[in-house]
Amino acid sequence: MNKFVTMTLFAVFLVVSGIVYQNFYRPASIAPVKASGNIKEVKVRVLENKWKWSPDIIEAKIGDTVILKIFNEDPFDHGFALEQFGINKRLFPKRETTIEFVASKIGAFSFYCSVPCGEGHYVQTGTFIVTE
Ligand SMILES: [Cu+2]
Repeated sequence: MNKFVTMTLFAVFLVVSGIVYQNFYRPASIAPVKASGNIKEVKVRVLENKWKWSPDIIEAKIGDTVILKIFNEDPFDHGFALEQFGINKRLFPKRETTIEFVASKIGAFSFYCSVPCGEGHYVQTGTFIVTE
């Protein structure tokens, strides 16, 4: 058997085993989630001098395209970090910042301020909840 035939058979084996894994063995919990087309827009504010998100609980359904419009009331920077979704964005003072992503995992996830911003920095947290 020449090299070309061996490599072709090996490539076919890889593709077939990948398809078999995806369809029969992969746990549902790690399957990719497609955007459902639903849009969940939430207006969030960082309350001036309070180191607080309002609201500090944000809910979405799995597959929602989440659009957060976050207004930072403070005269200094904050940051919005939601690690499990790969989000970390700077929030400039007295300005609205838009963050868009797909709610691709079910669960409760903490978000927090990612820019050292003062006395309340470590309590400036909230929860993002994704349900079925
Ligand atoms: Cu901070």
